[in-house]
Amino acid sequence: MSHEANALTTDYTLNSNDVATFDAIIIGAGFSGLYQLHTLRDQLNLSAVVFDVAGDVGGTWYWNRYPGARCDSESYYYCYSFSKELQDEWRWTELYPQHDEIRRYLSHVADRFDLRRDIRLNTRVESAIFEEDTDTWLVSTNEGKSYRARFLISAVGVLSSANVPNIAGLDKFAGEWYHTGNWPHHPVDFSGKSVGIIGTGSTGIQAAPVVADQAKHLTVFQRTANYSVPARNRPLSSDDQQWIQDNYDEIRLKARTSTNGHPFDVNQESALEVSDEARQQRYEDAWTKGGLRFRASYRDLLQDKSANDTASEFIREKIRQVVKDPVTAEKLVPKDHPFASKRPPIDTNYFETFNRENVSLIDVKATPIVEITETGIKTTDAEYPLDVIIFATGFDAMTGSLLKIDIRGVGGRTLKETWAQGPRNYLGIQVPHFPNLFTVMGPGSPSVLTNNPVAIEQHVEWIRNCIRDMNDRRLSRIEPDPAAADEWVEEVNRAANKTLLPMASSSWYLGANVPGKPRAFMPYAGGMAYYANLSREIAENDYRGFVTR
Ligand code: N01
Repeated sequence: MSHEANALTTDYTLNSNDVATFDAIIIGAGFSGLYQLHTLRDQLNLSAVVFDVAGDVGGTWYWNRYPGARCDSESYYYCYSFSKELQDEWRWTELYPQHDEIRRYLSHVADRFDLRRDIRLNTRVESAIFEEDTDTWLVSTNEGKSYRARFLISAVGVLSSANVPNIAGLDKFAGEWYHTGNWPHHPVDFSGKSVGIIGTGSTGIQAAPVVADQAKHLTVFQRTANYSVPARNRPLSSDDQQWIQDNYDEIRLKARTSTNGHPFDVNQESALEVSDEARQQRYEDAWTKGGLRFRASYRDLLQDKSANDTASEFIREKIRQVVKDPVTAEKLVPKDHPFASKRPPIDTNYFETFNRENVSLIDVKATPIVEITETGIKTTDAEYPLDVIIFATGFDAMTGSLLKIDIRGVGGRTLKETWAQGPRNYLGIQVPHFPNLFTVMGPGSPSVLTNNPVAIEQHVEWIRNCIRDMNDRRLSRIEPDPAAADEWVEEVNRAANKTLLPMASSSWYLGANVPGKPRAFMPYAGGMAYYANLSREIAENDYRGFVTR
C-alpha cells in the first residue's frame, strides 16, 4: 500500500433520510455474492446488502435451466469449502450435479447462514457512482431507490450476460425461441416438434442429446466443430460418499494448490517423451474415465502444439469411430483449433446423438445462416422449418454483466469508457480510478480457467481481508496504482501467450464471440495456486501496487 496523507477517521454512517447506508453493497446472489455477504456480515460484523435481479439466489444456476444443464466439475468439489459443517451435512447425489441440485445447495447455504434477510431479489442495480467527497458509492436500482456504501463488490458472475446473435428476422419467427442462459422456469415440451439448436459449445453439447430424445426432429446448426470428452456421469454410491468424506481434506488441499482448482494430479510427463503405445493407452484410460481430467493426461498439452496434436488427434479419431455416417463425422471433427484452447466441453452421448434418425447436422460455416424466417432458419443452401429455436450461443463473458451497469469512478469516468480497449485492472480485482470497487472473478484473474468455487473463495476471502485491514488502519480508500495495473495486463498477456489458449481465434476467452467487443485475452492463465500465492504476498507486503488513504 502506498499511503497518501490524511487517513480518514470519519464516521462512515452518512445519514441522509432517503439513502440507506451500508458498509458494503454486493451485486449478485450466486456462489460469490452469498459467500461475500457471509464473510462481511458474519465474520467482520459489517452491514452489507446483496442485490440480484433474479427471483431467487443461485446466480448462473438460477438462469441456466436448459435441458441437460449440469456442472462440468465434479459435485463434491464444485461447492464451498469454507464451512466444515456445511461440507459434512451436504450429500451430492451425482458425480456431475444437475442444475436443480446446485440450486438446492445454494438455497440451503442461504438458509443455513441466514443470508436471505440481507438479500434483495428482483432488484437490478442500474448505476453506481463514486462520490469523492465521502469516498462512498451511491448505488441506484430499478425500483428508483438509492443506497450508499463504502465498498462496492461486483459478484455478477462471468457467464451471466446471454448473447443472442443479431440474426435478421428473429422478430418474425412464429415459433418459440429460447436462449439457454435465460431458460424459462416452466417445462418446455419438445415432443412432436422440429427443434433447431444454434451453437456447439459446452451448452449446446449438453443440450442436444436431451432435446433429441424428445423432439420429432433436431437440427444442430454448427459453426465451429468442437472437441468433447465423455463425462461418464453416474449416481454417487454410499461407498463414493464415504470416500469423499474420508478424503475431503486432501481433495480440498489438492484443488487449492493446483493450476485449475481441480483436485487432479496432472501427469508430469511430456506427451512427446513416451512411446506411441503408452500415450495411446493413457488417452484410452482417460477417455474411459471421462471428464475434464482428460486434459491432465500430460503436462504439456496446453503448452506445446506438437504435444497437443496427439490429444487432438486421439479425440478426432474417437469422433470418427462413434459417428457412423462418415460425412457427418468429418463435419464434427474439429480442425481449426487445438484441443482445450477453447473451454473443453464434456458430454453424455453427444457424438452418438448424430447416429439417430431424427437428428441432422448443418455446417453453418460452409453454408451460413442468412436469416430467420417466420417458419424456420434459412441458410445460403436451404430453409429448415422449425417449431422451436434454441440459442446455445454463449455469453458476453467476464465483462458483459458488469458493463451493463453504469459505473462511474473518480472524475465521473465510466467503466465502459475505461475498458473500451479491453479490461485493464490489477490482479483482476480492482480498477484504477474506481476506488473501493472489487470484482470477484474479474477479468485478469484465473476465474473461468478454474473450478469456479476455488477461485471464488480465494477472491472473496482476499476482499474480506483487505476490507478488514482497511478498517483496522482506519483507511477510507483503496485502488490500484495505474502502473501496477498496466504491468498486470502485460502479465495476463504474457501468461496467455505461454499457452495455446490464444490459438482459438473465435473463443469467448478473447471476447471474439461478441461482435464489436475488444479482442483481449481476459482470464489469467498463470495458474490458480500461483495467483493465490501472489495475491497473498502482495497483501502481506502492504498491498504492493495499491494506493490507499
Ligand atoms: O457458449 P460458447 P456456451 N451463428 O460461447 C456458436 C460454461 N458452461 O454457452 O465457436 C452460429 O462456448 C459458437 O460458434 P463459434 C463453460 O465455461 C459451463 O456453450 O463462435 N453459431 C459456439 O459453438 C463454457 O465454455 C457448463 O464459431 C453461433 C456456440 O454458439 C461457457 O459456459 C455448461 C453464433 C457458443 O459457445 C460458454 O458455453 C455449459 C452465430 N451467430 C457452459 N454465435 C457447466 O459446467 C455463437 N455461435 C455446467
